[in-house]
Amino acid sequence: MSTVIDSGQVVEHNAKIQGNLDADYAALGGMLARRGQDIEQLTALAQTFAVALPSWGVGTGGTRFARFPGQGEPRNVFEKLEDCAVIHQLTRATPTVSLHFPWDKPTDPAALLEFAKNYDLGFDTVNSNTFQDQAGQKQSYKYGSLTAGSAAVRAQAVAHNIECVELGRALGSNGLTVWIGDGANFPGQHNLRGALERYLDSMREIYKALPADWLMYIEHKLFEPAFYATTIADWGTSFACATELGPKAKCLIDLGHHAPNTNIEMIVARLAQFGKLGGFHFNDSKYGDDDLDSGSINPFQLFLVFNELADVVHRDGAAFKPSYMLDQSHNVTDPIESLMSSAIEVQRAFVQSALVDRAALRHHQEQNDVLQSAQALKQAFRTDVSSILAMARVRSGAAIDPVACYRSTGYREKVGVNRPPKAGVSGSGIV
Ligand SMILES: [Mn+2]
Repeated sequence: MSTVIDSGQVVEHNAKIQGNLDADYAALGGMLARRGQDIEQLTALAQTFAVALPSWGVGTGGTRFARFPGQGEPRNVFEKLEDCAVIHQLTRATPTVSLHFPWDKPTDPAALLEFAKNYDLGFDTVNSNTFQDQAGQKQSYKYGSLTAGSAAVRAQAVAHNIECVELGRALGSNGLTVWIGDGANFPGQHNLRGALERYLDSMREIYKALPADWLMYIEHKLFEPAFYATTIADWGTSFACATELGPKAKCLIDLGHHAPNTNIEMIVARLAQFGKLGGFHFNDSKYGDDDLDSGSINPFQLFLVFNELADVVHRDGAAFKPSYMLDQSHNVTDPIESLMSSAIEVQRAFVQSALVDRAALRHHQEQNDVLQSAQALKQAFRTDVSSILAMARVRSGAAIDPVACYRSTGYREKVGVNRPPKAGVSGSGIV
């Protein structure tokens, strides 16, 4: 196995601040012990956390209006994997990469898999793209893809998704995420029910091509690019379609794909209750599908989502394993730093959710002690578990402070020399 960053640099970084971490960890351990919680168990739990990286997230994203290239941006899927390897090396929380086709389509999947394995990376769910036209394709998705009125367009979109499954299979992936931008911009543009019927017909074809151990994730999104009536706009539609398609179809929640103030944790509870919660795209938002870093705007919401997930595990056992991926893209930070920060924020919510005393919470609920019920959650959310996360990283061979360690290596400057900018080559997206 190789590492992109010299592992000696990580050891050196950690040595400088290990003493501070030990002191913080001991203080937190004492405080948690007084609450009846074992810090060692929590650290071991933190070490089990994993979230997939989006291949397109390591490129500097664009806004809806423009793209501003960054220094040393990856120019192909191999360079994207190198950047992902840095993120995993310094956090040990991101062992897999979610590819997007055709942006990351490999000419030799076996070689790409070997390249990834050498950096201790694997491949997560693959993502199809029928929301933009690709070079050389015969039909246009201007008026829809899986829901298009034209049978030829639908067939092309179905064939692309099946190709994604085949590519993913060669890469060791076991899931396909389908997000479509299909919908209407005007009342009357299409028949609302007819569009969903065509969607289901197309998805049934893709479903048939799924290998036995694969899942298909239906990603809904309230609006954009269809502004009047997006075909798969909400979790209700997603749930209905996943139910219609069969057991291998699940619903995927992208945190940015809801109306403002939507109670997303309740959607989590509903989908989990009925066995259709498949996975998440983590990001944060203020207004819409902002694709900002996880936990940067509303960390309490992220905590409440994980609180529901912890409740599912508490009720149903550890077999429940939704698929986790970061999905962010913006202009103003180094993507490696942002993805490391986001992975840690999601991991933080995961560990904080384990601090909730579920027996006590249930007791408060049964007693109608509303204040104590709310406080049981707030106490967990207010607990700073940073030293648990840092200790988990040290024990897994990663950096105590990933961003500081990354900056100290000068990685971005070095790749800036080796990867001169080329206009328009980096696939970066806003899905
Ligand atoms: Mn998404």
